[in-house]
Amino acid sequence: MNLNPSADVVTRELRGKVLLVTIDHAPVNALGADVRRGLLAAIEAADAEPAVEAVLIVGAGRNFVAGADIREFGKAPVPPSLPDVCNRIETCAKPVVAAIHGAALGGGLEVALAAHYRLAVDGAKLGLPEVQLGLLPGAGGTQRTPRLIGAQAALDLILSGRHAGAKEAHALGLVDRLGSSGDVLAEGLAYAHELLAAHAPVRRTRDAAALSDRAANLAAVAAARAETVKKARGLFSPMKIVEAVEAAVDQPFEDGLRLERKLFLQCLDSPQRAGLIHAFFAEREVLKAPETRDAKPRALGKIGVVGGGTMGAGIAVAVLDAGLPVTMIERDDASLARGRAHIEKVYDGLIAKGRMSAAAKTDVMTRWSGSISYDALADADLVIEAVFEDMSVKQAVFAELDRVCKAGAVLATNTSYLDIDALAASVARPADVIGLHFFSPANLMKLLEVVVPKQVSADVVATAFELAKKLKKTPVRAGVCDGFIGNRVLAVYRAAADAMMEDGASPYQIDAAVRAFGFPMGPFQVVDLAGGDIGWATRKRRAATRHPQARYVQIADRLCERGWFGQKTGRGFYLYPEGSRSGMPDPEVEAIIETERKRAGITPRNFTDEEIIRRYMAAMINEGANVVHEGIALRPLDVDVTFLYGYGFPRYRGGPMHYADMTGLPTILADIREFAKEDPLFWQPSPLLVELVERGADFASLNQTV
Ligand code: 3H9
Repeated sequence: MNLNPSADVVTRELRGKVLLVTIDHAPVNALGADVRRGLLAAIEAADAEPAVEAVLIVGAGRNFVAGADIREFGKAPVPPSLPDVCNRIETCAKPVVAAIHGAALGGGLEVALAAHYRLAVDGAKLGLPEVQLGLLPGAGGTQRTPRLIGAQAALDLILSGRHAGAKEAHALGLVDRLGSSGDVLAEGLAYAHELLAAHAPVRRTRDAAALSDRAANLAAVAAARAETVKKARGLFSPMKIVEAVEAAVDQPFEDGLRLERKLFLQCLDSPQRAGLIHAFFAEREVLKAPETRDAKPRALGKIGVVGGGTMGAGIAVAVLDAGLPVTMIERDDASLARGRAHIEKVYDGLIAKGRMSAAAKTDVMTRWSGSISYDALADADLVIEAVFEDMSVKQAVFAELDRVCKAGAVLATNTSYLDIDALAASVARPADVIGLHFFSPANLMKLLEVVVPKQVSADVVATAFELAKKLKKTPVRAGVCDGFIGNRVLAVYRAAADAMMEDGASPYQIDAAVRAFGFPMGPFQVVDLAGGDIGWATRKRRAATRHPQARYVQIADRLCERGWFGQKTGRGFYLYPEGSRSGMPDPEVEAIIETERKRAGITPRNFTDEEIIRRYMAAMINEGANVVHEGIALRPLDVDVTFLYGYGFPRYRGGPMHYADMTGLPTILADIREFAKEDPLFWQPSPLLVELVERGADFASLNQTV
C-alpha cells in the first residue's frame, strides 16, 4: 500500500511502527478542505495497514494547527466536515498521538483532543479562541474539553478564548506529557514508540471521566451562566458556549455533539461572526502598507521623546514597556521632573494593583533619561515630538531636531491635526519626517495612526510600522488632512450628534442609544472624559474656515463658557459629584439646551433610538467613504481598524464600513438623501458611496491587499 499517494498538505510516512502524519499547509496549517481530506485518508490508511501500529500527528513549520480555515466560513461547506474528521481520528483502532508545538488553537486543539494521547513542547499555545470570532468550538471542543478537564476549566478556556502554555495545559490535563526538548518530531516519535512498548490502549476523550461529579460540574455551568449574562454585553456566542458545555455535563456524548453542531451553525450564521472575522483579517491587512512591502525599516535602538506632558509621558511608557531606552527632553528642570513623575505615576499605579514589583519599576526607569538640552538626542534613532498643538511651537522643536539629530534619524510628530507636510517642509530633511498619532492614554490605547506626508521616504514609513510592532500597537496608515482618519470622521458624527441634540434628543438619550449599539461610551460621555475644552479649542480654530452656511450647534460652547469641561471640572454634559467618574444627567444642562433650541428657532421633536443610530452611523460611514475616496485611508478596512482600536467601535460589528456593507449601501445612501432634505450642506453623499451603489458594489470590494 502506498502510504503517501501524493505530495500533499497532509503527508504520511512510516517511521518504525508509527505512521507519521504531517500537516503541512502554510502559513499556519489551517484545516481547509484539503487538510481535512488528508487527515481522514491518513486515519483510514492507518487502520487498513497492518504495518502501522500507532499514528503520530504533527504540524510542519511554526505551529501544530491554528484552527479551522477561517476563510472558508460563510462559503458553501465542503466535506468532510471537521467534526467528522475528529470523530474518525477518535475511533481509529490504533493509538493516535498528537505532538504539539506552536499554536494548537480552535479546530487544531480539537484535532489533538480527538487523538488518544497528547504531548506538548515548550512554546506550545493551546486554546479554543472561537469566541473571539463569534463562534464556539464546533468540532467536539465543547464536549471533549470538559470530559477531559472538567466543566469549570473548560468554560474558562472557551469563554475567554485565552491561550494556555504547555506547562499549564499539562497541569490542567489537556496534555499528557511535556516534551523535554524543543524537537517536537523526535519527542512525538519517542512517545508513540514508548506507548506501543507499554501496550498503551486506544483511549478516547469521549470516555474521559472529568465530569463524573455531575453536581459540581453543573454548579460550574450555572456560575458561568450567571457571569456570562453580566459580562457578554450583546455578544451572541458566549451563552451558546455555556449551553453546549451544559450538554456535555448532562447528555450522552453523541447528543452533546449534535447540540454543539446546531449551536455552532447558529453562530456561523450570525452577523457577529462576520463582523469579528472581518476584524481578524482587517487587523492583519493594515500591516501591509505598500512601504512595508517595498522598504526595510531603519534601526530602532534609541528613542527620544520631546515633551513630558500626558501624551509625551504616555508615549515614553509605551516605549519603555517595549524594552527600549527613552531620552525625554523638556524645556526646564521642573518640567522634566514633572515628565518623569507622570511616568512613575503609571508604574506606581501598577505596583499598587500588584501588577508590577518595585524592583521591576527601578529596572524600567534605568532605561529612562532626561535632559533639558536637545543635544542629548544626538544619537537617537527616532524622536517623537509631543509638545503643545501649535505649528510655530512644533516648528521650533523640529528646527532643534534638525540641528542635533544624526543623519538618518526619524523625526516624528504626535500632532493630531496639524499639517505635517508644512512641518516637514520647515526642516532640511523632509524625507525623515512622519506623523505618529498616538491616542490617549498612549501606553494603553492600541491605535497608532502612521501619518504619511508627501515627501517622506518609504523606509521611514516602514520604520514607523516596525515601531508599532515593538510597542504592540495596531498601526493604520493615514494621509495628511485635518484630523487624519479618526478625528476627521469623529468631527462629522459629533456634528450629527450635536444636531440631533439641538433638534430634540437629549445628550443622555443619544449616549444611551450609542451604548446600546455597542460602544462603551456615548459621544457626550467621551467629551466629558477627554475634556470639553479640547473640542472647544478645535471649534475655535476651525471657525475661520467653516462654511458660512454650515449649521453650528452652540450648546457645547455654552457649557465651556461656564467652565464645565467634563470630569476634570466636576461637570460637563453630566454632573460628577465628588470626583465620581460615572456622570449623572444634569437638569441645568437640559435647560441650557432648551434655551439654545429657542435661540436657534427650533421646535424640538422626538427621536427614536433607532433614528439616532441611523443618523450617527450614516454620518460616520459617509465621512469614512470620503476619507477612502481622497486616499487618506488606503482602504475601507483601514477606517474600520481605526474605529475598532481608537474609538471603541464594537468589534462584533466589524467597524463602520463593514457595518455599512452589512446594512446595505443603498440603505445608507437613501438615509443620507433623506436627511439631506433638512440640511443638504451637511448631508452630501460621498462620491465613493454613490459610485459603489451605482455599481452594485460594496466597501469590501475595495479591501484587496494594496
Ligand atoms: C475554528 O477552529 C472553528 C472550529 O472550532 C470548528 C470548525 C467546524 N484560518 O496571525 P498571523 C492567516 S475557528 C485562515 O499573522 P502569527 C492570517 O490571516 C479558528 N487563515 O501569524 C495570516 O495571513 P496573511 C480558531 C489564518 O504567527 C497568516 O495566517 N483559531 C488562520 O502572528 C499568519 O497569521 C483561531 O482563531 C486561520 N485559522 O500568529 C486562531 N489563522 O499572512 C487564529 C491565521 O495572509 N490565528 N491565518 O495575512 C491566530 O491566532 C494566529 O494566526 C496564530 C499565528 C497565533 C496562529
